Amino acid sequence: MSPLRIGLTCHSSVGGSGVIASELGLALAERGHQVHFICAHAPPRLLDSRAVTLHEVTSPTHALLPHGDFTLALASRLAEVSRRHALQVLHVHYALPMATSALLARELLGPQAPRLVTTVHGTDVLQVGLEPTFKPLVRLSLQRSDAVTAPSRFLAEAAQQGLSLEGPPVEVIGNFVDTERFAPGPRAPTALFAQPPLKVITHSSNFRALKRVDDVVRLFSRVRQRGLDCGLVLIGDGPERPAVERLIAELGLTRWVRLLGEQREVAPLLRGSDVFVLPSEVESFGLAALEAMSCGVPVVATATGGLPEVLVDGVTGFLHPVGDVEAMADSTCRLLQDASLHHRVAAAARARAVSTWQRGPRVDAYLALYERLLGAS
Ligand code: GMT
Repeated sequence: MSPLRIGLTCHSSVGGSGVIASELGLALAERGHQVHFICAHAPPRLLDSRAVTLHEVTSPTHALLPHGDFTLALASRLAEVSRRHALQVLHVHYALPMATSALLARELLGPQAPRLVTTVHGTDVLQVGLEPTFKPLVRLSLQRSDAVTAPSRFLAEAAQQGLSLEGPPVEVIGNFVDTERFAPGPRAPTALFAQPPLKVITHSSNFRALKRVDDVVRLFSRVRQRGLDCGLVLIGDGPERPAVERLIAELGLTRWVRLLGEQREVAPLLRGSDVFVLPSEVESFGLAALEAMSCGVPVVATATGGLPEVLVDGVTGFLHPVGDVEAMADSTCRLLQDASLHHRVAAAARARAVSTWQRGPRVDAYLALYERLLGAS
């Protein structure tokens, strides 16, 4: 295959869609393709990379446009970079506003426009994309993409049905994990707690309401009430953090909980965990759970969205109904108390990450998609 010239765009904040776009871009560059990222600023996992070219998007302001307009600025930048570097493929991650900006960029470019691939990730089609204000725009942007992909069957169907998409079905290309970086390993000595607890429960998210971080805290409280010596590590930040902090204090758990905020290096924290908890209302995929599995950490999560496609209930972790804190606390206690169960589930979690969610085959799938679209142009 001759090297391709590929443009990628994604949100620059910490989050699964940016992680997947960044890791895909790095893997494509490693294989000799020319990769250009067009983003507000470098997403966290690209911060130290020289393998790809970053084109930042700045949004000019004006008295009548005091905050600028990212959607329009991105559209212009996508068109400019595509033209200057003769990009063959634009692969945008997240429907809103990325796919809409890309659509405008294609209008600017006319017949020279690159092929357009849109990967939807979650809230972009499950919530924001269904808002009556945005739905027609999101639908049009996906309809006009040359291909639309989703990381799970769940999200592919939700996008197809929720947005009444016509034409070729949304293709499923699953997310992936770097199983070398996210690997089991010795625990670094932890200075996280004044008195290190015997066991550590971890959760990582953007602290939005749908992550139900309060359920993590309530679960932890129940586990401690049963006399287990354990600590809770919370990674990430977001709108619910103040309420979560209040709940921790109300339940008298402050001593045993560490709120670390956003972290660039999550793998060492995962390696230091005994159980990872993800009690979300919905997850199109749940990349945070996969990263934990890859580190050999059993996951206790909700049977929602794409999570049942990622982990096997009773084998690589435990799935329970949304809001069933008691059941999630039960599974967590079993894992913390029964060493042979923990060992079995941890090994199965790692084995599934390696057998099913490796990066290589997913990069192959994206490349095959790009080649197919270029062959058809
Ligand atoms: O759409 C979101 O809510 C944010 C997004 C992100 O950037 O982290 O998360 C979604 O995409 C991730 C990567 O594909 C998935 O692992 C998350 O499950 C998904 N979030 C939701 O579906 C709520």
